[in-house]
Amino acid sequence: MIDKQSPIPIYHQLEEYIKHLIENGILKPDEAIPSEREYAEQYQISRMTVRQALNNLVNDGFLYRQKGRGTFVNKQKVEQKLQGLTSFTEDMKERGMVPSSRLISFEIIPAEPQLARKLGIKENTPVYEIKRVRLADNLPMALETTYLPANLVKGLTEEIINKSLYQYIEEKLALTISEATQQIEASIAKETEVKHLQVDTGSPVLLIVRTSFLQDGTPFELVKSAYRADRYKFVHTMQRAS
Ligand code: 16G
Repeated sequence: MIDKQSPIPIYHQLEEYIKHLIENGILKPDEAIPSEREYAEQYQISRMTVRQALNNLVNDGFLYRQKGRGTFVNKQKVEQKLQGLTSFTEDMKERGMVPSSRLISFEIIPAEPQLARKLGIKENTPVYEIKRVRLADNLPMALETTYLPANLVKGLTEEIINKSLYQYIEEKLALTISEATQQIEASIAKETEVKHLQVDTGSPVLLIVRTSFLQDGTPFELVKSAYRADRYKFVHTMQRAS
């Protein structure tokens, strides 16, 4: 398993081996992994080498440390495909996870100029502002702030947004959701994100801003979200032009 003759650095071999054990479910979420000393003795390698491998796995979100207790296996990240416009509820259900929301605030506000421009409406037009934590199997995944023109996405209630917004728009309002543009940016969790996502200060988050459109081209939502970078990764398949 560890080949000392190989040109591949030993820390990297150990890292790949542990990753393999995690990805194949041999090491389970929240299971403690052997200590630095145990790995060093087992494979006759230095503790420095083991430390380097474990540090990389912690930084990449495969492992987490607890002070005084040891190093543990993290839950695997949710892979989110960047093709296909799906809702959070659909994404989590498809993975066999139970989606839920924790509502933080829900109000109607007048659209400020920038928001009005993005939603293609006049300034001060009433918009719903919805802040909710999105959870999968009761674990916080993302903090989402959604803006929707109130005279387009009519009749929202707490009950509806505690379930699925997209389902309501499509099934009850009979509007056709067609496409979205979004940008993804790396950042560090701010105070509100630390609180609602239950992460440590300074944890990495992925900030996503999405504008979604109905079939006739009307923008119907602007969503700003912060996803936990230790729980989420975005996957994109690309085709080379022929
Ligand atoms: C996703 C979308 C969000 C949409 C929500 C609807 C991203 C970045 N955001 O979270 O734009 O409003 O799904 O989910 O993917 P729902 O139908 O479960 O309420």
